[in-house]
Amino acid sequence: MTFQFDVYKPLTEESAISLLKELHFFAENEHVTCREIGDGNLNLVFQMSTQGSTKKWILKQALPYAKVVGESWPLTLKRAKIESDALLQFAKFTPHLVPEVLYSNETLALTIMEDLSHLSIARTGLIKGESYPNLGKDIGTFLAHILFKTSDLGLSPTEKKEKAQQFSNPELCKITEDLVFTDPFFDHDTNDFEPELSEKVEQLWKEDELKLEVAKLKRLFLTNGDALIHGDLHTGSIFASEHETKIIDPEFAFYGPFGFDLGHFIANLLFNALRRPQAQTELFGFIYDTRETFSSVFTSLWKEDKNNPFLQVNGYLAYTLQTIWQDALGFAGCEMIRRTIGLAHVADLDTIEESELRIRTKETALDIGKSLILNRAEIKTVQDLHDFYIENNEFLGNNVRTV
Ligand code: SR1
Ligand code: MG
Repeated sequence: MTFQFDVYKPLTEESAISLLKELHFFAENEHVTCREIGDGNLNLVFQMSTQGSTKKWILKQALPYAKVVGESWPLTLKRAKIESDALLQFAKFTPHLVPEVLYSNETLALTIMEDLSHLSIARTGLIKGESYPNLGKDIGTFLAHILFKTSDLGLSPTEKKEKAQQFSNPELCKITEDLVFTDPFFDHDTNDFEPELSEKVEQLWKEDELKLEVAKLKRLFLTNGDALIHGDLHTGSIFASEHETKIIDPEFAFYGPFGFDLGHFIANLLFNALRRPQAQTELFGFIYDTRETFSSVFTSLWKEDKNNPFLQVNGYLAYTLQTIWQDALGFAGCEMIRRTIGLAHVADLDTIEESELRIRTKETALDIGKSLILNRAEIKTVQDLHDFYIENNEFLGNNVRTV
């Protein structure tokens, strides 16, 4: 058997098995089952196992176009290398929070990694009401490590600039620049929303005060190369169980603003809170845990550093943490708006079956998103965030416990 390693070709279930046999992940005579299970917007994902599942692997391969749209939207294969490099980088700091990468091949645009099928995608699990007591703490730990250690706080200026070059990811950044920060705020043909939302959306497109704040946030995204960020940290990019959390899919990774990932994670917890008002206290608890753990781990890393004299300056740490939080809320607002009326939606909202409830929930998501963008400077704590959430959520009323 000879697998062609020097030419990119999208794999099939059969050729994926051949490749893994050739790479000795399976023996030549072993009976291997393979299923393409990719349900995301962009890639092929093959799950392979032997009978009895003694060996199980995941092979992820980038397609040269965005699967969610079709071949008319070409997309760089380089993102596969960005993804495997980012996973390897994250594993240096928090190996327990990412899948183990066993092999990657830039030409074939693929990565072979540990199978995580004993866990659930957090979005799916949260919709079903699964309990993830460690989720907030784990995401807080992950973000504190990657943000501190890949930024100028943790690297020399030269090392940081080299890493920023390694993770230059203009094509995937452009997707975010368009789909998160631009298209939803204008009448653009990538937008996607129910006719019942038209009036509200058209009103949103006229709001200059809002668009000015979005322009500022977009500029942060374009220019603030603070640290290596995941770039797409929604709850579909996280595997979870009661005991474990694994962050996957960092193909959008690049040197971006400190608050971006935190904002996306918060927004996606808020979608779930809108979907499941009865779980609101638990979901705000996750946001609280994320922020508390992030602040405490980031602070410990900051205090350990004895080389940078500015880190001892009174007020600098507090300023940094507050800026990250405030920017995160603005990014969360953009994510809430784009996932409601832009190109790629979230199941938390789209699968609300009863149509009037779905529309009202989406309207609320838009109101909360707007409020986060406009009021981010006033929302200092998770309690403030909760208060804003309640204020914008008429049909929940105030009948909810505080965090
Ligand atoms: C064309 S890609 C659409 C979205 O899917 C990814 O998960 C990112 O969120 C991107 O914006
Ligand atoms: Mg993804």
